[in-house]
Amino acid sequence: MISPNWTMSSKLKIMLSMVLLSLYTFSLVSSHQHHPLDPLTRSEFTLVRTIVQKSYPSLIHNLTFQYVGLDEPNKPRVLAWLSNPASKPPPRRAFVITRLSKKSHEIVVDLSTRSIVSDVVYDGNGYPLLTIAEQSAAITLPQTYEPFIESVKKRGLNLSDVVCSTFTVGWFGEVKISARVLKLQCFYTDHGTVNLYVRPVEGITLVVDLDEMKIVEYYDRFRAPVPKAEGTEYRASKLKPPFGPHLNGAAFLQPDGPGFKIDGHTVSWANWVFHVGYDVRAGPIISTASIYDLEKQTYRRVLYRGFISELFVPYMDPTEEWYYKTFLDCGEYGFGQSAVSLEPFADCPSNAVFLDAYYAGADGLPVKIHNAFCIFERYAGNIMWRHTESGIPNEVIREVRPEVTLVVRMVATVGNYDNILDWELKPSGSIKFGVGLTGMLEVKGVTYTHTDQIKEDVYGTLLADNTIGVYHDHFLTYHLDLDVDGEPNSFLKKKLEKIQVTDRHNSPRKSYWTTVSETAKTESDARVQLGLMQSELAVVNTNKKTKLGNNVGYRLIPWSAAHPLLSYDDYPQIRGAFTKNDVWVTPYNKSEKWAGGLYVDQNHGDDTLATWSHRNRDIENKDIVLWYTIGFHHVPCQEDFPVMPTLSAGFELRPTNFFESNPVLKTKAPKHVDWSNCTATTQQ
Ligand SMILES: *[C@@H]1O[C@H](CO)[C@@H](O)[C@H](O)[C@H]1NC(C)=O
Ligand SMILES: *[C@@H]1O[C@H](CO)[C@@H](O)[C@H](O)[C@H]1NC(C)=O
Ligand SMILES: *[C@@H]1O[C@H](CO)[C@@H](O)[C@H](O)[C@H]1NC(C)=O
Ligand SMILES: *[C@@H]1O[C@H](CO)[C@@H](O)[C@H](O)[C@H]1NC(C)=O
Ligand SMILES: [Cu+2]
Repeated sequence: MISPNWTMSSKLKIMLSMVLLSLYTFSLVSSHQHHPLDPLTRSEFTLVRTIVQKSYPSLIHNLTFQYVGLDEPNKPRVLAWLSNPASKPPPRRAFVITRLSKKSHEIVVDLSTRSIVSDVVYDGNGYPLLTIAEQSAAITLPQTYEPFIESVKKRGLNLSDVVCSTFTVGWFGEVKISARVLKLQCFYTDHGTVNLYVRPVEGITLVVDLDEMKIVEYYDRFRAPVPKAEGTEYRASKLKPPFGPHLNGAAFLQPDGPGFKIDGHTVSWANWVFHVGYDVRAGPIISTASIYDLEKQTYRRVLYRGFISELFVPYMDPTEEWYYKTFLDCGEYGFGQSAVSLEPFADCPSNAVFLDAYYAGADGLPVKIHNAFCIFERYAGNIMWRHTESGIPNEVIREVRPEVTLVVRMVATVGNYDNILDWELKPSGSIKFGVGLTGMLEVKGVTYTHTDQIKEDVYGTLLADNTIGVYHDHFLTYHLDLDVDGEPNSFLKKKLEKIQVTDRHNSPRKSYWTTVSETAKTESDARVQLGLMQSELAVVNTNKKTKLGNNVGYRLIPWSAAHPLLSYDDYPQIRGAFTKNDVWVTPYNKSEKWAGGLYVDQNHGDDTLATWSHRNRDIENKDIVLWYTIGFHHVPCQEDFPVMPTLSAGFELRPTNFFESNPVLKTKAPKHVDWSNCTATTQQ
């Protein structure tokens, strides 16, 4: 296998890659040695199930698997293996959360000894990830529930056209730990319409106890018109002309095939080598990413492990039917569990390679998500670097390097919303994190058909007849365990400060700015609200310097920031407290992975990134984790209806004094591919 051997000599590397090249044709499915961070395989899930069920022989049918994932080996063990892949890998272990007799069990399973290492009942607040099976069971309950049937009839609707959807209930200050419940709200799909989310049946809320799997509360408080089906269609096969705007076909042609190799879960491309993992909760996990330094002739470590830790989506309607909609999608619904099969040539370009993913269903059996990931090289007409020099008499110099990057993509569709998650690696050493929001808005049915009729706060925008798109936020919090040239790293704030020129004799200027560096000593120094301060933020390794003496580092390049606007003592914001700052830094701790806590559903916000950071631990010259939140305040508009064009955001990690000079100076432009009929006529 390709090992991200961070100290491998280049000679050995070439030999290895020759071997790999010959393996490539079947390497996607070849049996390979496990990378210690490989996600659990199909057979490992089955084995976990057998081992866990064996310890509860009489209760097999009552035991559900809420979470099953790799129990990440200790970091020193993983690093030791990476520097010597011939050595014994750390033991393969699974971390399991089950529900059994109304209790959550945390079970660690050792796959090599086929034994249970520990089995502990969790008795704090909050509940584990919801399974698809229990949500599917819950949404069928209303169909046979008399009061619901009556409510539907009273509204003149057809029961068989009503479909319900599951909503986590949040937490609103209750001291007593409540039952494990979900709310259901329902939608209408008559006349064959499929855009159910824009057709809510307002006024009805059902509460389902998931451990009992029965309806425990029922409310029918008011009626509002169900928004019409008209104009809600989005299937190309059903839409009627006129169509447009017209787009010509386009493709990225690679006559020599893709420029990357995949062995097991390890991808090597250009100067990068990294591991692509998957978790039912986080979705994609990029680990042990290293970049080859042409000058040093060795791979250098950049990122140990990065993933989306939590997603917080609070809606801004405080009324009875809406106030509780304050979702934490990763910990409640699972980003990985919500991964959808990607469509070749549409979700990903023609040169993409697809990978499947597996997770454990509620019964513990492996469930396959076909084409859950795609990996492709992207040439989007961008420029890596260029210069035209016309300052030399009688000579024009023009040097341009087109930019080709590598993208790893997954799409998590959590109910109405589709989240496109991109990891983009650049030969220049940058890692770009992209998020695209698309899909359906969550809307509310109202009597209004024109803004002139609205005299009250409707908590959103009128998007169509009887349809309000409710205001809300999306906050995606990334866990980024950077190991820039090794584990001991520091968080550096280079503040840009204005200096008044006092010596007016020597300069006509009144002011300029300069940088004032500040290394964060403890966690409180590293809580940053962007926009309030002009600064450059970087993770640096003060033990490793360039020849010129600068600390090697990686800079965080944020895009626009969106701060939470809820008051800090509001219950949803207590649970989503990890969004209070755009940036946090914590010392590495294997168990501090989930920014909203391990148990998120109905939790009280007492196990969040904010509570961990409150310990104010030392973070200088330590193994540290950078947390960054991409935020959106979403004020819906008519263009978001009936399906929303992708809204994008992201951020970048970019080398800063990591290399001695531009690492892509000597990158040659990719071979020009001559494709007849492809050249634009105006360019001839
Ligand atoms: C286990 O499940 C069975 C059938 O699903 C049920 O009859 C039984 O009461 C359950 N036992 C417990 C202890 O929950
Ligand atoms: C209700 O739906 C069923 C099944 O699609 C259909 O046969 C029936 O005609 C519908 N009734 C009304 C009143 O729309
Ligand atoms: C690691 O994190 C857990 C959970 O926050 C905490 O209980 C534990 O004390 C931490 N360990 C260290 C060494 O800080
Ligand atoms: C390319 O264009 C020529 C005419 O300009 C046409 O005959 C040919 O079919 C085209 N080829 C493709 C692959 O479209
Ligand atoms: Cu939105």
